[in-house]
Amino acid sequence: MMLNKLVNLTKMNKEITDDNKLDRSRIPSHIAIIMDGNGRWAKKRGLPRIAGHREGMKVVRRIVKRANQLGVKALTLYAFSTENWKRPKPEVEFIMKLPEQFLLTYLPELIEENVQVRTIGQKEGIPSYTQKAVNEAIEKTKHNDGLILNFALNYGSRFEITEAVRQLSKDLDAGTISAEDVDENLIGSYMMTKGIGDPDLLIRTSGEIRLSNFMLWQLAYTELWFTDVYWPDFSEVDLEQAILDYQNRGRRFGGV
Ligand code: V0D
Repeated sequence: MMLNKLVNLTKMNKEITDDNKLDRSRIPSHIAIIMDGNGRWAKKRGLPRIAGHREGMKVVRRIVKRANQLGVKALTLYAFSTENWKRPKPEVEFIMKLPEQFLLTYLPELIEENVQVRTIGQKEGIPSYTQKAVNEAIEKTKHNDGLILNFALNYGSRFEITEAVRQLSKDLDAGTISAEDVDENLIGSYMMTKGIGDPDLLIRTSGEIRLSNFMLWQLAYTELWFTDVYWPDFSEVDLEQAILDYQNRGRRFGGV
């Protein structure tokens, strides 16, 4: 009887220990993150909103590094939505200088770490100096075959889908494809994420429980994970917790 209890306790303990340890063989291949709460983080500290964006940029660097170490294959970061243009002009101007700043400081490190930079979104809408910095990073990392670091810049999912349908319609008109060819795979190939698998895990910081027009097509089967933590406070430990929860969900409810 006593032994039985002890065995059970040991089993429970083992389960607790296992539940708290990342399974390195089941790391989500593609993680997408909505990096929300920079303004609120700053407000809480009596700082201007831009201070939150600057701090958020530093967190990007740390999370990219950790994701890469953990063996994540693709990381998509929602940096600026088509909605964000409604913010005060000085704030938008500051944000648009971040890619240049980020790359000036961290591009050598990204190259060192074999990271490949990509973007989704409408590049046309953003200032030329922002485009220039981003294009340079894409060019200089295009032969890297490590982590794909995919920035969603001036991105909106309905716009992405609309553009895909428009292009698909043109190809139908031109006769390069026929209606019978249209399936989920083909539609996926018209999306800006072409060549990157769908996200396995979506993280949204700062307490909002919405998708906000982010990757609506690609998130069809994605595990969603929300935290109240503001993006500038998001740490490597939070990332690992999200991955751990993702792994435990799979283990408890997984069909196959
Ligand atoms: C502000 C928190 C890095 C979210 C992170 C233009 C809001 C800091 C980049 C970046 C932004 C983008 C492309 C690239 C290299 C870096 C960035 C924006 C905003 C929108 F190639 N941080 N970051 N881009 N923020």
